[in-house]
Amino acid sequence: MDKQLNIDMALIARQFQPGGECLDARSYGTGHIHDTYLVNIRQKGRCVPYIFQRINRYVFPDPPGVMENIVRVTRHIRQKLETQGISEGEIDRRVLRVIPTHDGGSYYLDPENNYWRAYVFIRGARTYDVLSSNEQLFQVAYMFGRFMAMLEDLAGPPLHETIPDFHNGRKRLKDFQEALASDSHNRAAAAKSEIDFLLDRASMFDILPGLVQEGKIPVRITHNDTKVNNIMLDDITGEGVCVIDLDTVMSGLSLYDFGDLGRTTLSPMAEDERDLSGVSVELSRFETILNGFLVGVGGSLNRVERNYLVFSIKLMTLLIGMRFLTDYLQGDPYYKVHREGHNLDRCRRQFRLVQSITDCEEEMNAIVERQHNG
Ligand code: ADP
Ligand code: GN1
Ligand code: MG
Repeated sequence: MDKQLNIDMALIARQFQPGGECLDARSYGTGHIHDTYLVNIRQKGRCVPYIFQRINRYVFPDPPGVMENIVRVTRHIRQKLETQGISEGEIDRRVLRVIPTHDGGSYYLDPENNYWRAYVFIRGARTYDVLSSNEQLFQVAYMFGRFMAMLEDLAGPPLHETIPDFHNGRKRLKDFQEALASDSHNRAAAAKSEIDFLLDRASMFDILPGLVQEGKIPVRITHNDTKVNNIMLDDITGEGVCVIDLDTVMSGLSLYDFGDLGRTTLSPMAEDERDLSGVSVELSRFETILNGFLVGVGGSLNRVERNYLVFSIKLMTLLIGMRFLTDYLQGDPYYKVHREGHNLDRCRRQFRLVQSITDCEEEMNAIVERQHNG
């Protein structure tokens, strides 16, 4: 038993192939959802690192469905990389490799009903919560764009909807209104201006569903969680290596992916920054992610999708801000929090960016126009 982690990681590691002595384990990364561990295992006299994750069951009601999607998606991408003649070792850096259990399954259900999975640890690369250079911004945007393009020809039945209504703004608004009405933790008073800000803009959630209904924008297979720290960048070259966090890959809109990417890249300030004075759109950042995403998708966006790229960032920033606010009102059951008021801080930071996007929307749209004509 690892005393610090209070988890018998050796027992869990033993369930996965090929097995070996568990040398050490520690919490890893800054994701908001799962419990992620870096686990070193001795295999044939060598120390081999793996990522183990305990899947968050509050967030994902159907972990086997999640894993079935991930196995299909990673197999599809792996096949594409194989046809490009990339070596097996390098392919294991460029697409997640799910480690099977001894009976060939993709997860282990422990005696306490926790679902566990293991991945090859991607070496020589890392994720960043905030990006500092235009080159990094380009790489991240390119990787998410290319990821969507690679899944265009995924054969077979639709992927499982791992979180129903994940980006359904109208449903999320209803959840928010219910949380507000019950105010079970007496927190609404502290968030009055954020609540008003959101309610003033609630009609934004009707726009994309309307376009889908009119057949103007297509439903695609998308990542749906395109924040910057879900891309690994090479430590030496800085190149995009791997798209990770594939739990929400399912039907979606290109605009969800571009929008959430914009949310986490347009300002260099942390997602939970409390000093809001520096939170504003940097147009050069916008130009770079636009360019990277369009190169990555390789021309597959239609005219209406392109027309709503700027709007999509404002929308997704409002939507994620609303989700943080809902979680705050509900007493933080969903996102991991590390301080009091953390979800409210995150919400405020998102809403400040919404305001900043509104202030420079015309300039941003002019950049899209130039990009298209140039
Ligand atoms: P969450 O859904 O909680 O965000 P992620 O799947 O994004 O969980 O993982 C959390 C972090 O763990 C990532 O941001 C990344 O830094 C690290 N990570 C995840 N998978 C791997 C991997 N296969 N190799 C190396 N690091 C990884
Ligand atoms: C969560 O899993 P992670 O930390 O990459 C969340 C996203 C939010 C994001 C906000 C499954 O992403 O939807 O945009 O936090 N993932 C899930 O930082 O809810
Ligand atoms: Mg993540």
